[in-house]
Amino acid sequence: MAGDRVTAEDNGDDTGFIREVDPRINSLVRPPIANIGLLVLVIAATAPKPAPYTLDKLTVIAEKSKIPVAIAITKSELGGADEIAAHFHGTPYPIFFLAEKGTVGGEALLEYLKGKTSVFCGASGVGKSTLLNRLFPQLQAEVGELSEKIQRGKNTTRATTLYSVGDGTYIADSPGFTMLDTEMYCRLEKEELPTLFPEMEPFIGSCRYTRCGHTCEEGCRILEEVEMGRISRERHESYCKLFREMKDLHLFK
Ligand SMILES: Nc1nc2c(ncn2[C@@H]2O[C@H](COP(=O)(O)OP(=O)(O)OP(=O)(O)O)[C@@H](O)[C@H]2O)c(=O)[nH]1
Ligand SMILES: [Mg+2]
Ligand SMILES: [Zn+2]
Repeated sequence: MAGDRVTAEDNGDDTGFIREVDPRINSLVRPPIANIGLLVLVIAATAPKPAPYTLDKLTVIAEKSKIPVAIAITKSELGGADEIAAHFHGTPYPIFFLAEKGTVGGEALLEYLKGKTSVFCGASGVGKSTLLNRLFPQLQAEVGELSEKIQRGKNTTRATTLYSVGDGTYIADSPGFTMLDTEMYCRLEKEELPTLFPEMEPFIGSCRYTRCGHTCEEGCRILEEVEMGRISRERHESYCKLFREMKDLHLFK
């Protein structure tokens, strides 16, 4: 039945994974879902204010886990959506512009979700539950207001719930996150970091130095692409920040 909830108990075990029918091909530890076919990164155009570094860390984790990414920009009627889209310029991630009312982008996203298991991730208050309710009115997920003062969400959605919405389509709503426990579940080598930025990946090996870190080196092809505006400067800054963290703190070892 469309709109059925699939809960952890249905697994018959206590692994915390909500659905693990097929051999696990990928998983995210937070939220705990296995066999994700799509990660929908939900970002509000204005409030709560997007945190680019957090978003980029999440796409890196998705890439590492081989989970395709799509971007859903909510509250786009309030302005600011283009800046967010620009942040992902050069990436292969499809971008959907959404608004609470009207049908902007909704149909296209609905079509894109068909036959996939998708998890909706994003900071508290960006409108994940609102969006899911609009796409699938039968869900009736709880929605909460932003706090007046700090314009952040109030963690309305408390648990990750996987819904079956028919035609082999599954949707997971998840609690908003403020921080990702990257170092806890993502074992990365710094050499592989550029491969986890798909817009940089084609240029690996084209730099002057074979051991180029792509942060500030002379003759770096990736830096050239940033200068030419073909790779987003902000995304590259996130790359540099992650690279430094890995180098200095060995967070990922
Ligand atoms: N203007 C406008 N407001 C929206 C839109 N989408 C959601 N909101 C509002 O944003 C607030 C938070 O929405 P939720 O759907 O509860 O957000 P959430 O991402 O599920 O939040 P958590 O469950 O706390 O993680 C509510 O007041 C919604 O009405 C939109 O497209 N436009
Ligand atoms: Mg919610
Ligand atoms: Zn380089």
